Amino acid sequence: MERKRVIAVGSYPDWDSEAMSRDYALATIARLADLASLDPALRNEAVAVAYKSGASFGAAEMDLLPNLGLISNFGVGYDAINIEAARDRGIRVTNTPDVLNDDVADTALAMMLAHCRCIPAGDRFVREGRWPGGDFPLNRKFSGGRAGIMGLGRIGRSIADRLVAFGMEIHYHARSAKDVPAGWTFHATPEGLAAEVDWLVVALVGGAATQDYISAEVIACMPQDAVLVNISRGSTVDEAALLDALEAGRIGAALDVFRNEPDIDPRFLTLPNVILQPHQGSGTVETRRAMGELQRANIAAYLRGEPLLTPVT
Ligand code: 8YV
Repeated sequence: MERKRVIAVGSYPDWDSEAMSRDYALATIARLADLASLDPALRNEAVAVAYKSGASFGAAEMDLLPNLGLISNFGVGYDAINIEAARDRGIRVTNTPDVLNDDVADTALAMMLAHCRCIPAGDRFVREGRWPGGDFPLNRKFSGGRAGIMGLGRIGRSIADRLVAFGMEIHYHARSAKDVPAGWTFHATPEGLAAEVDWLVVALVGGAATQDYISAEVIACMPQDAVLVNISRGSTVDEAALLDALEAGRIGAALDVFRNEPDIDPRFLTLPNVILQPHQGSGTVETRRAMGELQRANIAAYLRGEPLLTPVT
């Protein structure tokens, strides 16, 4: 059977590149910005894009691919893709939900525990030979605290379920109250949630609707020494307001996502009250393999004219 032209955008491990090269006539570009310089004949042939990038994929890029029918996104978050522009052009979009819930939730828990029990500082304390000079300072108890989940979707729910095992009181904010275990508390506003918890865990979808959802006002509602945890998108938080609150020592933060990744605001780098991670929530071999498989399964379904597995449009 004739292999269809697919363009892979982004950096893929060998297991993905090899599978895609076997199944499609594959062209690979590291950045979406390289699309314009691809041979126009090749761009004309392209029927699907395997997309793995945070760069904005809008109308202008879509118009460089006149026969494009599918953008198969690597990642659950598809905020980089202009869904309306895709819809206007009859281009379908898919993402990779669910397969990463465990890893992202595990990462949130790891960052919370690391922050609470000062794990990075404890590690440095031992390595730098400071232990014989005296005991490590006491830190703060994690189990039994009050956790607030901002956005109780699939990932937010996975985080909450884990926190239950730590005896946490669970609070959440979402567009409406959800069917949750008895004892979980719904808050109708983000400010209301922020005011009631020691841990404010952001698990919102990215995009225009949640831009700066964690506003300066929400941050101001957080109690002294509460911790903001973000495993969603940097865009959901007013980062300038967050940095001000962190520099004032009012709150702490554990962050896997930022504005302008990977060139994050250097003000973060000197703060003692933050845990910083390089957007690695889904970054295990197992999960990234599963995400790649789902991305390709959507492309295969599209090429066979079958229903898409995980469409977002
Ligand atoms: C991915 C993510 O690692 O799924 C998402 O939305 O942010 C991450 O899990 C990232 O998209 C990989 O490029």
